[in-house]
Amino acid sequence: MATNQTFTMIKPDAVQDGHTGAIIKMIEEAGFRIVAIKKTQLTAERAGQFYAVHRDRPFYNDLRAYMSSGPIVPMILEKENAVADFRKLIGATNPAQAEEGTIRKLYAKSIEANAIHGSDSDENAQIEGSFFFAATEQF
Ligand code: IDP
Repeated sequence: MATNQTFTMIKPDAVQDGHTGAIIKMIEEAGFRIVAIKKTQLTAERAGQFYAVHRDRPFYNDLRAYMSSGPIVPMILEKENAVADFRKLIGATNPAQAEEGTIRKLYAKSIEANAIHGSDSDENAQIEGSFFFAATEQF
């Protein structure tokens, strides 16, 4: 079922560097409505669960360590065509390949510490949103 929602989290590097406000401003100015938001920190185990699809990749252990290294800001966002439009706003996984003006081009440090997550499908947006937020936290 197609939805108008996507899931994002501002990753530890961008939170640590004080880019949370600037990134949220870009998200809202691009027309996304914030349905749910909080500041939290993943354990390495929870980070591993979130990225379980990558468990066989060589960077999996580093990714778990990085994603649990500091606070993150997860959000559920709403907009028409949310998943695709948000992927466009954040840019390519590797900031060296991200387009000018994208969040990753502006704020990512490396292919791993790349500032922000964006769901890659409607189905994953629902799964990932539920990973962080109860129905009573969504407005
Ligand atoms: P995406 O976040 O753009 O959807 P994915 O391929 O799903 O990219 O990878 C998930 C996350 O894993 C990336 O955002 C990045 O933090 C990390 N990652 C992906 N590829 C590499 C890599 O080659 N080396 C180190 N970390 C990586």
